[in-house]
Amino acid sequence: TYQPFDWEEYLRETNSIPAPQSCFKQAPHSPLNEFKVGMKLEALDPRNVTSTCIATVISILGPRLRLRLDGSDDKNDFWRLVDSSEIHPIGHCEKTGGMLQPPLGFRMNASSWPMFLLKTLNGAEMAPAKIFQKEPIGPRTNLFQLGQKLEAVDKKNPQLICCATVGAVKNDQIHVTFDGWRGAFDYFCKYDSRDIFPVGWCARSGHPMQPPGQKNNSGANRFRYRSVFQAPIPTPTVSSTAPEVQSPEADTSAPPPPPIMLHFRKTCSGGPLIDSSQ
Ligand code: MLZ
Repeated sequence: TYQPFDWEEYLRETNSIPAPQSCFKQAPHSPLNEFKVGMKLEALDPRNVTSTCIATVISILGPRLRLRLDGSDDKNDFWRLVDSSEIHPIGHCEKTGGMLQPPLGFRMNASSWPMFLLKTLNGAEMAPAKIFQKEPIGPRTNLFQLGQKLEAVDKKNPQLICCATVGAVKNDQIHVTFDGWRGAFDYFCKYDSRDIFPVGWCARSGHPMQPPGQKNNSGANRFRYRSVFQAPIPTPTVSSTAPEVQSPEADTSAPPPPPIMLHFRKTCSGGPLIDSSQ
């Protein structure tokens, strides 16, 4: 059974306070999501924001849409809120004098784009204009304060919204630090980013929330990895120089042990004996 994260208890435990709603560019009541999987719409290409492309709704989480650009691959999906200013009903681009573009990495020859566009829109279910919501007006200045708690999109795993803390405030930016993850997912963003939410937003929006990384778990992992390095380094035995007296454990008749494969996280240092350049 799904147990929502207990923010109240966590705030008490960590003796911290949430960033107030007034800090965020998010609607006070999270918007209704009336989109359906398979609906088509217009979206800015996240990799080339001067292009408007056709996108399809791949899945839905609370007020968010997982989108895929038509003609692109399935490795570049992205998420948008239903009140994002970067999505529009089909027809919006033409109405405003623009032209629909193929996505960056269009998987066909550019010359086949007009025909592709025609075919992809033919008989498609287009998201009706009334289910698009107006983007909320954000605060005029950065109101965040150091140490405040929030919920934030993990940009490396953008389907996830996670427990986070304001780690720094610098001009119009904040440093979003993810609780319990040792900095591996942290980033700077503008105070009016659409990727940050007030405490309780996920619970109110029917969106799952990732609790803090488990200090216990990462501690245990760290210990497991370290114990490998702490093991004594075996001295290679060469017959002609082998010592007369061997330690009780040594058995020269035993076959050599099989090679050991070590798996590292990219963000971890293997210590002085490991070449981590590969
Ligand atoms: N599968 C990943 C998820 C990490 C998500 C962290 N979010 C701040 C991992 O366990 O590394």
